[in-house]
Amino acid sequence: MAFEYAPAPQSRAIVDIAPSYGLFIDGEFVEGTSGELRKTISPASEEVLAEYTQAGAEDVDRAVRAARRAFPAWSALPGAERAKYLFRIARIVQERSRELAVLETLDNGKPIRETRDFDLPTVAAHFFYYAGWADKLPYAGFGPDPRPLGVAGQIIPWNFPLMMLAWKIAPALATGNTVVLKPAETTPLSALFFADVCRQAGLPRGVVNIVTGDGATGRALVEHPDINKIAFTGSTAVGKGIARAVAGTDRRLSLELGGKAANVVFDDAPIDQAVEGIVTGIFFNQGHVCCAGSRLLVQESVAEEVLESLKRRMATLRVGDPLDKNTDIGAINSAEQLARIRALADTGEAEGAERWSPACELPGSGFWFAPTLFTGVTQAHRIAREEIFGPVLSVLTFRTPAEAVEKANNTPYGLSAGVWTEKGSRILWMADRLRAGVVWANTFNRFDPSSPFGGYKESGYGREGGRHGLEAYLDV
Ligand code: TXE
Repeated sequence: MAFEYAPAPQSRAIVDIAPSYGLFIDGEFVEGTSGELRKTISPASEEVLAEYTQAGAEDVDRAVRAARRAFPAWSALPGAERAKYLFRIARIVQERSRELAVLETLDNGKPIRETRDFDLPTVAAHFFYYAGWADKLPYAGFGPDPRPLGVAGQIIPWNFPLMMLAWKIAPALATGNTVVLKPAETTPLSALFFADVCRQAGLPRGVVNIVTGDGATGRALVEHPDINKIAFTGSTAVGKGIARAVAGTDRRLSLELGGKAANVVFDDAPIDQAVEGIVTGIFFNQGHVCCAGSRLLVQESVAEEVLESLKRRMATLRVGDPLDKNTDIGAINSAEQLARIRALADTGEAEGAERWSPACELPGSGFWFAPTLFTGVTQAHRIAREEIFGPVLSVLTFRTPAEAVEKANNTPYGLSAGVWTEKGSRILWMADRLRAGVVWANTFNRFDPSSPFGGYKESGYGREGGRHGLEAYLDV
């Protein structure tokens, strides 16, 4: 297949990208039935990185059948034996983390500093963590004999491709399930690379299968009659559709959907630290984060000081080449996402909020959006209510803790929230009242495999991570 590389910068040469990829089914890469291929591009340059296969319903069926065949032997393995495979995968991910980090940055557009220092270590940590559970399931409080569900269909988004894969595959395998996973259409490469990691780890055939494609591939997986569980992370609209499709069947479902988190800054908070937390909260991963702190709620008495300091800090953010280790904000993942962000940001101005961005030169090709701040935002504005999923922060103010709670909870979502204050009692008071699956205190966007993560309200149900993450894959 004809394929040309653009001249490769040093770091890019670290990873070997094939011109085209098949589907990973039953331990090998195979061609798709229809022969249809899609292209995945680098959002930072718009160059084509590789072609990959659009899996149709027949391919999904092949993958599910392979996972079903693998299930009896995999689930019958002693937990300690399954753990060995998970430990091996974790170690191989660590050994190949430079390749994986570059690949993820190329396909997704996120800064290499984040893939190297956050995504990859978190991926390995997840496999290590769940490897540790595999032989302890009878002692985990689920009764003496918790059973795996069978074949899990897992559908993941493009914002943390490999990390979402780890959050889904590690607990599924630890509990004895087999997997058919579909990565997002704009970021298939790291999942395909992970297939090779599974081969290298000697994972038995069919235990992990990767089918690539768009929403139609996801739908085929959801509708397959021989799937026992669906785990989905993505938009609330698609999540609701999946819930409808699964209703009336006997399969289990967990959903991790959108968010509109409030980052609440009280007047006694250390301002410098809070400003760092606000920046991390919204600009980490270009704001493509379901738990992003996209609404800043700042106490009126310190609003001016916080905003001045925030603007100064925003002016130091470097937007540009994601492979440059000094880059803070990389490329927006796709032209579609860029259009969504632009459209929503435009409503902010149209509805009367004041827009501000630091002076920054954006690269000529690729998809970019400058870090953006909206002040004078009210709860009626769309930018205060809808998930933007980009580097756009809406600022609202409050006077009392009760008002902060009311505003923070005034959203259909409930994934996360942040509280900045020196008062321990206030942290507990707020955490009690915030309707969010995660409440960070004096920090933001911190993740640990031992902590359950998941939403309230329209942010979904089920938990990933921690002991609770095992429940999603067990009959207890
Ligand atoms: O999501 P989709 P999109 C939010 C965010 C973003 C918006 C749209 O606000 O702007 O969603 O993003 C697969 N049946 N989040 O369009 O479509 C799809 O192929 C089964 C929040 O990319 O939900 C991909 O693998 N699967 C979020 C995955 O679903 C279907 C992360 C997510 O894509 C399907 C991403 C169908 N009918 C976006 N249609 C978060 N919670 O972190 C699509 N898919």
